[in-house]
Amino acid sequence: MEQTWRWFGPDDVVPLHAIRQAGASGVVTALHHIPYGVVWSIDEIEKRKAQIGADPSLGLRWSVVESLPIHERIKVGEGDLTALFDNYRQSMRNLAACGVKTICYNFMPVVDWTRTELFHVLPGGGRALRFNAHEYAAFDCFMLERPGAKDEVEPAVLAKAEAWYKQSTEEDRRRLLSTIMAGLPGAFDRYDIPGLRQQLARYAGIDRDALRQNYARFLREVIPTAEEVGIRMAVHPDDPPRSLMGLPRIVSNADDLAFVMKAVDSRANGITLCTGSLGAGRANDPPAIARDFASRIHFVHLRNVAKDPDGSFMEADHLTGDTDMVAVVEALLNEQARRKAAGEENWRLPFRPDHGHELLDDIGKGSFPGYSAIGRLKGLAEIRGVMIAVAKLKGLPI
Ligand code: DNO
Repeated sequence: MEQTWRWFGPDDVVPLHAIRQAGASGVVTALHHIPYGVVWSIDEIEKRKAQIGADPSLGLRWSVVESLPIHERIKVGEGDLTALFDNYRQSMRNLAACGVKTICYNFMPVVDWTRTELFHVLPGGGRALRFNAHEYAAFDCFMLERPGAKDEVEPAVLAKAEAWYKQSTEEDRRRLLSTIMAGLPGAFDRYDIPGLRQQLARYAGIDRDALRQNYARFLREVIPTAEEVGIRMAVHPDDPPRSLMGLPRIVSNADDLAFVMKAVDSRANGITLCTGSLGAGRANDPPAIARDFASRIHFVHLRNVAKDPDGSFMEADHLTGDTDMVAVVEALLNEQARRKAAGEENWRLPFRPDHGHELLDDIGKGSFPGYSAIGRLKGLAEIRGVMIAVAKLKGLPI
């Protein structure tokens, strides 16, 4: 498996040499400064490649794009989308021409990953990301005041949400809003409450089926180009895998993934296996998903979560938490062996330690939430240990 590391570009407080020190060689990045819907030119792509390769002794290469974002109008199916589809395809062609051939993206409406706490203090002083069901409900029901929101919440969670809201200060509420909006590093779209209400209104007529149709249309538009230029598209699952703010989420479980895979049945239409996102769904079994969709996995995020019965969850250490990481790694190594035996050239699966706690000197550094240096280095080291051990015991190629 190719060890990779997300880097947000020159503004990332975790520099490129840290990636080498952590033991990764693949860089996962995006041109975060280019607005959604605008073509990524060859020039801009080459500029980023040159930054990554500036010190050849680090041995780094741009391995995966995360993300090439999909414009909200495509998700909503709003107006004439020809130019947006053309631009997306052109970006794919340009990336392929520059040798960057794996593209991670998501199809989550309005918000990307969502948490309610970015600095949950752990014993010893480390810090983790958390999703508290009652805080999210407080936001949805009492701050956003979304009609019907209260009916979707279990009574015990609603009572706790109301209590939270009643004792909250203006500062608490401001922090909760900005935490919920934090999931888009480098993104342009952050909303206040009125702005968010406006975004939600765009989805008024769009239920699960309509959103699935818009997604299938996107796939029909771009997958033929991916096939033509050798790009592997890899959809990232919803995080968390549940509806938020009444919006449909359609990449949350095995059934959803099966729909996506069938919408355009091509190997180029693939998956980012994110064990943390999928693992936050009570009914999801990440090792089984890894096995069942193995041939369509093009990129992997390894991370673990510990769930509470009320729907809350915390980002756990990479090897503890609810997901059997050893079983996931074994499934991935088996799939690699299959690809290698079939004579595939790029049989190695790129994976990255997804998120890490803030540990030791990470604290106060101002890294993007989840993207600390030491926390991720620890996660990568643990996963690397599992990978090497399982490969050796089972006689599989690494
Ligand atoms: C969070 C990430 C996601 C991911 C996008 C992919 O840390 O895993 O934000 O990059 O959803 O499009």
